[in-house]
Amino acid sequence: MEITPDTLRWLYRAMLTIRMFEERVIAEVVRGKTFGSVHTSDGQEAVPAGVCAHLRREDYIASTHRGHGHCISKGVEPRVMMAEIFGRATGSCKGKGGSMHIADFSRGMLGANGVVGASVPTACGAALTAKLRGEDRVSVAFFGDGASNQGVVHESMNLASIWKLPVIFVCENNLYAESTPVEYSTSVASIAERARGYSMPGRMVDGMDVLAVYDAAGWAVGRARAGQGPTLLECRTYRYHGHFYGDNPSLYRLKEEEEEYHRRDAIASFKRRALEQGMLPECDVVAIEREVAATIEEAVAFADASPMPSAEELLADVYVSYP
Ligand SMILES: Cc1ncc(C[n+]2csc(CCOP(=O)(O)OP(=O)(O)O)c2C)c(N)n1
Ligand SMILES: [Mg+2]
Repeated sequence: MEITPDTLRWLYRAMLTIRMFEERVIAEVVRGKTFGSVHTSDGQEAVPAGVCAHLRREDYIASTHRGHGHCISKGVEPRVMMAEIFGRATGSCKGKGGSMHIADFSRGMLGANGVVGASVPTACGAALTAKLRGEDRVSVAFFGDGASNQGVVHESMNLASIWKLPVIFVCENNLYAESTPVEYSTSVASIAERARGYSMPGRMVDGMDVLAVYDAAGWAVGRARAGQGPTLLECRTYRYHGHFYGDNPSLYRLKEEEEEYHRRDAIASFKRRALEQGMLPECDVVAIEREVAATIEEAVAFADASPMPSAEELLADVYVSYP
């Protein structure tokens, strides 16, 4: 698939923003600045970046408990995300959601979600809405290998298939659901194979290679926009940290496996390839690195300077009032 220098710069900026955001969130958890549990996705950056590069602002995504990368790739501002994680009134959900519930409807980001598998029916609902209204919008469901075994995921895939919904199912197979290895919990060697049960195409992709993800997602999004229905992508990837901040993954993962994925790091290998093959000049790469570092600093300063929600706000947006 053809790729422009603008898109290459966008991919690098998106992946680096996710990485630096995650690393900073961990530092802020340690400093005691955050509320609620935090699940980081560093290591997995190539998947949301490669997929969302094909999306427009009005397209939809639905996310998981590990949602920072999805939000950033869909254009949610790091400053409103950081403020949300800091529990501040300026956060995307006015400080009442925290890391696991960041949503920004103005960017088509329908929500991170603590209910494993729930992103899948949510994305299908958005796709059904677009289809019934005749709108040119597609919808992406991000979900994990563990979520792929949830009943609602299968019901949703079946409906998406019979209704030919403009939806893309993106399974981020990071090889573990909490501490359970995928081979232990899952009936197939490749989750992409499950597409056949729902008469849709499925493809397994190297989720550490952003250009491979970009290529496969371009095909899947193109099918959705052309009215050809859903597609399942299984992206093999890896989270560098524990399941949540506080989990020690060395209790259930081999050091060799962790080292292997660090060697294949999506950001470092993309940068090496882009420079070696002359896809991007070094000055562009350096400029993006500076710009992203400044964005993250500004996000933390913004969050730190923002007020806590007032007590009067406690019940706002919690209950719908009926006449
Ligand atoms: C319906 C439901 N069941 C169980 C849980 C507890 N839980 C939270 S995350 C998780 C593992 C999810 O694994 P996976 O889908 O592979 O996503 P990953 O954490 O690897 O990104 C589980 C079992 C939950 N939050 N919701
Ligand atoms: Mg997983």
